[in-house]
Amino acid sequence: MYKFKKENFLWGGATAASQVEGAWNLNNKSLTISEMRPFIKNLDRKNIKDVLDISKENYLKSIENKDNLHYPKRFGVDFYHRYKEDIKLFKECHLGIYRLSMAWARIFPNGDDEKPNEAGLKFYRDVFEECKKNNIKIMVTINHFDLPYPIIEKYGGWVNKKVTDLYLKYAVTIFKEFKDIVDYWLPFNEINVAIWSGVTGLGIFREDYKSNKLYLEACYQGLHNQFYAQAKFIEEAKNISHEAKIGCMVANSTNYPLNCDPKNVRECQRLQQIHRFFFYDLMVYGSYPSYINRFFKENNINLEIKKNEMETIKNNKIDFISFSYYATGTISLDESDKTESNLTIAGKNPYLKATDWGWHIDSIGIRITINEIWDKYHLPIFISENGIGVLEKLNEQNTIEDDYRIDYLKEHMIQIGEAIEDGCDVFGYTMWTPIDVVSAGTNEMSKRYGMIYVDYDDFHNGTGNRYLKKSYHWFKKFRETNLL
Ligand code: P53
Repeated sequence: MYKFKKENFLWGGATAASQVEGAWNLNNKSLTISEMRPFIKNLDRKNIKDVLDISKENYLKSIENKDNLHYPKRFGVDFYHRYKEDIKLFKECHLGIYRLSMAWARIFPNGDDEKPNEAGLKFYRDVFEECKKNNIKIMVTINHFDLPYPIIEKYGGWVNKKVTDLYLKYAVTIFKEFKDIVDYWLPFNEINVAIWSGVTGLGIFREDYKSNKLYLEACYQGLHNQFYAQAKFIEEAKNISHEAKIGCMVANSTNYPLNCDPKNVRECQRLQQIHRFFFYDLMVYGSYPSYINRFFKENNINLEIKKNEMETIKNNKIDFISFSYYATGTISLDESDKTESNLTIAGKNPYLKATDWGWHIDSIGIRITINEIWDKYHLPIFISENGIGVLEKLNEQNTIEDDYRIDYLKEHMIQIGEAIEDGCDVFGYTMWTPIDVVSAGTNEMSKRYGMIYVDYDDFHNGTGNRYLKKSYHWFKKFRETNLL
């Protein structure tokens, strides 16, 4: 038995609007980019590049949906109608904090609407009040992979600086509206996804660029515009309420050198700088680090960065760091060491097991990561996502004996406890997820992360009813005893 010692630690769960809400076209909401990607029937779970690289033509075809494909994020798990039931279940297992995202498309459906959509504001007020009634703190992600399509159509996504203004109008509007009920704010989910997937993070299409170089340049430009938007939001929010607590969110891809060959160690260091530390460095220290300037120079990437933008970035920094942590990988210069693990640049690790999606399970890695981030930045840390996706079926007792999930969560939580004993300031953790949701990467319902099972299949056949898994009862007990 391991006793988790830190008091007042925030234990909770995280979801995102496009993965849970459904009701994609109700009450004036517009279509978002995440609702334009269909479920792919014969999906190769270990290589989902095809899923992410779906063409612009196919994205656009989804608007009329003449092919009659299934778009899972239009349905989510119907949280829009079932939120009261869900929040009640969250409360009953003692979730202390709920991290959820708001859909921009419910608040400013066209992006440039003069006034916010009252029905959208009302929905979130109702959800937040339900949380507070149940004694659950709230962390809001302002934008989680769901740029409204009208903004893409009219402005071309985040590469256009005008989108920064639209975002600020949205973000400041919701901040003013909900500053007294929301406890923590994250301006962007996984801000580094801009570089992995321009369409998901920025609403830009590869086809609109003449070369890979120009596309990469556009991704970094869009990212820069988001860095500025985040800093400007911090400035405006703090002017309204000095107390506001605003953090960053990075998809943290910790990688180890495959072996001690200095060539691989150096390559690992170089890639960790570019793909991991760069984002924190910029948001914590407020300037572009030298290694990224070298990378830009060598790749002939030229960005439009204005002096006033850099001043805003320098003067308005985050209060805390948050990141998602699922897996780790390895780096080697030898291409043949690369693995099938989707979505990462990483290679295999012979010491670790992996999930059906090729994600290495590495609980010690979270302790290593927390120590690294704390040593470098000395800002309070919040783990905003961590969990395991598994194929699951209800048994005859209408439950799931998900001991593998209990093990995964438990081992990671122990390592967080150890990192705190190492001296790192970690103040909270929201698991991904308290309830099954549509997968961000593969659009599957069947990649289940929840402690609560939702009866939908990949095509949303089913009742949508909720069932408690074994992990739900385990988590509840942990909250009552602090024992892992
Ligand atoms: P899914 C890739 C790698 C790490 C985290 O992912 C990622 C992604 C994008 O898929 O995203 C976060 O559902 C994201 C969540 C997402 C979760 O990880 O593909 O913030 O929206 O659901 C898990 O298994």
